[in-house]
Amino acid sequence: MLCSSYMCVLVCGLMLAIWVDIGVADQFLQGEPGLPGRLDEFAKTMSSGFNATEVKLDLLNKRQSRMATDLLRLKTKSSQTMKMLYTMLTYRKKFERKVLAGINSIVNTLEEIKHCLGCTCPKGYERYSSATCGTFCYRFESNNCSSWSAARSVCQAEGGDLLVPSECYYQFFREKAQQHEGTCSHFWIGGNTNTPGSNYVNVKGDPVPSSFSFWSVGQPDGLLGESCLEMRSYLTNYLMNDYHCDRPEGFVCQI
Ligand SMILES: [Ca+2]
Repeated sequence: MLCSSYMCVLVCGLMLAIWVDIGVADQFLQGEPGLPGRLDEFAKTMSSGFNATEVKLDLLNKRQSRMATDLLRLKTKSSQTMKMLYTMLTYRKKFERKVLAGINSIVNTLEEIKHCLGCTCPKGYERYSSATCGTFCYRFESNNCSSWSAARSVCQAEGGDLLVPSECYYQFFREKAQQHEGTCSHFWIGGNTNTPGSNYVNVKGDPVPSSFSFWSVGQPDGLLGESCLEMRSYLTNYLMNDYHCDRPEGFVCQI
């Protein structure tokens, strides 16, 4: 009895469910009021969404394409800029070289002007300066061995003369002579005589007296016609001597 009641309820439930489904299907088939409209609206919305997406994608493609073009242009410009910079650097180097050459030229000119003004000595000459003995330029020639006359001509061609012997600075030149020894022996200096052994005068025409402190012992002796003045190295360590004018010796120029 209980079993048949349960079966009855189950059967009734199944029948009710089938009835409801049939109702819904029927309702759908007959058309729910407003549903087609909403479906159309939904379709339109979807279509509009797709269209909008396509437009956006198209825009993105165009932007991408424009960016690619811009990048290419930028790359070209960068390349041109690099070339321009390289050219500028090249010109700058050339310009700097020209400026340096110009500066060197100015410096050389200033050096020449300084020489002309007597601030410094000509090339090859050294400067002598003393509060009591004055200032001048000098050079020792140790390898171009010459007669007294030829040596004097060389010094005169350089704008000076042979060194004038002077009490004031003779000792200084004795010491310098030792530092300038070369191929030639002894050094001619600026003094001679027409009467060997006496009446010596310097190249300025002033007398070189026999009382001169730096005559070598026993000099001047005018031996066998010696009549030109030298700083003699042998035995006397560059004290002054009269000697044969035609002998080749070194010499000292003074400007
Ligand atoms: Ca002598």
